[in-house]
Amino acid sequence: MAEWRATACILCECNCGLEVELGGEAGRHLVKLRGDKRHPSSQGYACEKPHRLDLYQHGRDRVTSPLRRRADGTFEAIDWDTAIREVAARLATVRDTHGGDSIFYYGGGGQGNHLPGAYATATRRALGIRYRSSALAQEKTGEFWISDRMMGSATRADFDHCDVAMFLGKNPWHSHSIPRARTTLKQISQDPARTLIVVDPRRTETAELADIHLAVKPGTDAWLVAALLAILIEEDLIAHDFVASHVAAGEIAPVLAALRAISIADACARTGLEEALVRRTARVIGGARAFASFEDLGVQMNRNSTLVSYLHRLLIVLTGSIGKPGTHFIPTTLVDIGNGESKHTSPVVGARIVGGLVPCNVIAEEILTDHPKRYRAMIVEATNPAHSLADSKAMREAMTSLDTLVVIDIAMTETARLAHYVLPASTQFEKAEATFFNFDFPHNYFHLRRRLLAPTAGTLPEAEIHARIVEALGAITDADYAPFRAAAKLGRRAYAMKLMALIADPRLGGLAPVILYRTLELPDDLREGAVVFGLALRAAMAAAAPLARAGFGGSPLEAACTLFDAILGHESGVVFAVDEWSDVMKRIKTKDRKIHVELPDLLAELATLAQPASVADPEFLFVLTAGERRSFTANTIIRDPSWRRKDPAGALRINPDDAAALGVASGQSVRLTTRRDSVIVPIDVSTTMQRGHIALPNGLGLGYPAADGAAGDVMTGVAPNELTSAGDRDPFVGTPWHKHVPARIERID
Ligand SMILES: Nc1nc2c(c(=O)[nH]1)N[C@H]1C(S)=C(S)[C@@H](COP(=O)(O)OP(=O)(O)OC[C@H]3O[C@@H](n4cnc5c(=O)[nH]c(N)nc54)[C@H](O)[C@@H]3O)O[C@H]1N2
Ligand SMILES: Nc1nc2c(c(=O)[nH]1)N[C@H]1C(S)=C(S)[C@@H](COP(=O)(O)OP(=O)(O)OC[C@H]3O[C@@H](n4cnc5c(=O)[nH]c(N)nc54)[C@H](O)[C@@H]3O)O[C@H]1N2
Ligand code: SF4
Ligand SMILES: [Mo]
Repeated sequence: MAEWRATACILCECNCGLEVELGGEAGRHLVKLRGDKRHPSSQGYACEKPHRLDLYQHGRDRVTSPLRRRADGTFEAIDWDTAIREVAARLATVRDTHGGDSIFYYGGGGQGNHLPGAYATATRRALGIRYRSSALAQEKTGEFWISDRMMGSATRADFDHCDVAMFLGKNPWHSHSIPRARTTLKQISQDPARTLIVVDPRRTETAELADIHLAVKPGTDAWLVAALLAILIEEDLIAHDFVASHVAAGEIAPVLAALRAISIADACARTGLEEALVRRTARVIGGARAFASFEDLGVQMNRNSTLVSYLHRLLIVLTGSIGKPGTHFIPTTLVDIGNGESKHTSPVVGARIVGGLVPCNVIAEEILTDHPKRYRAMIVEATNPAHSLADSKAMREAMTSLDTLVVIDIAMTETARLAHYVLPASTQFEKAEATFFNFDFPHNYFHLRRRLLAPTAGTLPEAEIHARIVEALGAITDADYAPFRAAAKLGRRAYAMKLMALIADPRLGGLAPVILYRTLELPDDLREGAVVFGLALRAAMAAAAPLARAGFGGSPLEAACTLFDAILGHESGVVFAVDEWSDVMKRIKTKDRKIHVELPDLLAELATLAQPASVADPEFLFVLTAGERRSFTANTIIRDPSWRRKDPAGALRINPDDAAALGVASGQSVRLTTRRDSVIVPIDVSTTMQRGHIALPNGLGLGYPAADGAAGDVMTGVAPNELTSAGDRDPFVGTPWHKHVPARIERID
């Protein structure tokens, strides 16, 4: 009988629980995979993407030895001791010459791996690194910034119990982001008492299921949401009681006045939608028993993105859609995502830092300058910015101009190819890993996955890499570890006491992740989970009641110890917090515990919607969505192109009338040109596209070694960011406008 082992899918942030059967050569292949019914959130659900995860584990471009760049640009394999010594020495030199704030840290995790970032906090501390970022700062920082100002916290939505669901610029059929997405979407769609609203220029798979599909003209969501709000006010569909109890005094009147000034007819005309349809939608939302809504990249990577995030939140607040089942909630989490400081700005261009993250779109600019405060070295971990950030050409130029670039990855990615040093990590099946993007409510869970396979020879888990770097920097010594090792011998409680005292230690406090990893005694297949003990301790202090309801009561010390044991003991994940809907409004973290709706800068931006529409550049009459989620896309996590069973070439989607006008048919290639570059790409003529709108998939255009060992790489599809510009970004938080790239198409004969 084959043995099924518990793990999780690493291809999107849901991290559905999986069971895997190992086999093949040396038992190191993931031969069979199925949804894990014991997983508290996914409950056996899985989509089509994980079935060949073995292609991730056994990529032909895995790196299996530390690499050092030679003067001629080629790489040589070096041993780990040399690699760590040289990396530490070079970074220490940059720090000692130019200060820790000249070293930039980017990444820390992907869709399924989050522990690297937790351990990297120690490396950052040891090097005095001040500036950092991650992919979140090219998608979610607008939403974070607005939510933080309005409520002091981000909210999530309860699609299991809503009667009206809205997806604004999101296609969860393919992108998921909510538990068991397809099942949930079908349930809402099939229930005559529930309404599914989808706002998307394309008739997506989600839109096909919708009761109301608002096929806005690309980039006009601000006018749509403003019109919805204006109609709610005009038709008096506002939740007055909720507003009176929860909105800060005096703030609602100016907001209502600003929204009353919106011309509903004009705003609807901008979106290309019939006013009657928009009015019907507003009435459905205003009349909902429970309204749940989710905004994503279609609006967050688009014009007016921060304004849309603001208007979207106003829609939630003015309909009273927070704090009751089927609406929006603030979950208890073990990890605070996006909680960094938002008060300072980036050193060269002075860009707003939200949640501690420098906007991704300014990174290249902050390297390619002679400004004394420029970034001179970079650590890039578990992310592929040379491919995923706007303007790949500028990113490549910036990264190759650094004094030192260290890349920690499992594969020879577009970014790793630019590095001075590549430090090869073990895969997510070769170490313990954890899910961090779990926001379930009222029962939230935590999933610490066990290692399934011994690390591939020559690779190390990030926990070990960071511990070695911190030690090589001389920031920590064996003498520092000794009291913790002694406490560990006395048991978990004694250890926890020692750890609590560490928090206040100015020198060692910031190095806690490495101390935990080196001194907490754990079984081999859970070793990298050490840092989770620190998270459990913090949660036990911050969220005693939800933890107690989940069975982890007693003193914070007791709760942390029993919770950590439960996390270690439940290989498919464990419910760690049980919330109550009545707690939600108490989690509004603004100073006065009220919701702040009057944001003057955003109201000023709102007023600009009345200005005449700008005229499109006649050179570029198409709007390109550069990077769309499809059936077989998963950022750049699986690099082997044979993984994609559908749409293998990554076709450009185009409306039939546009294709006819150009005289091209599906399968034929066209030249696609933006202000930044020109590429050749096959097209897929699709009735789901509206005229003037074209779409390229996300995550293609990766170099991959040929199967027959032939020299050079095979490249499949277009890398979207060869076509994008870093300057096309949101004025408030710098997020890119990847869904709105002006483009031109020409027939090639
Ligand atoms: N299969 C798959 N799933 C994934 C990922 C993946 O790579 N592949 N990546 C994961 C990640 S990192 C993320 S952040 C999420 C993102 O998840 P989504 O945001 O759902 O992903 P996208 O497909 O990029 O964009 C969503 C939709 O925006 C629409 N859109 C384009 N222009 C506009 C517009 O002007 N207005 C509106 N309202 N909509 C517009 C597109 O037509 C598209 O359907 O997906 C996650 N899940
Ligand atoms: N034009 C355009 N650009 C986009 C988007 C778009 O829609 N359009 N979407 C954007 C979005 S929302 C996101 S989130 C980003 C995602 O882009 P990135 O942040 O670059 O993330 P991934 O492509 O997932 O890269 C993950 C990297 O981690 C490596 N990896 C996998 N497992 C491990 C491990 O265990 N340890 C280590 N150290 N490395 C590992 C993989 O090999 C890969 O190089 O892309 C963004 N870029
Ligand atoms: S929904 Fe996401 S995590 Fe779940 S199986 Fe599909 S890709 Fe994997
Ligand atoms: Mo993302």
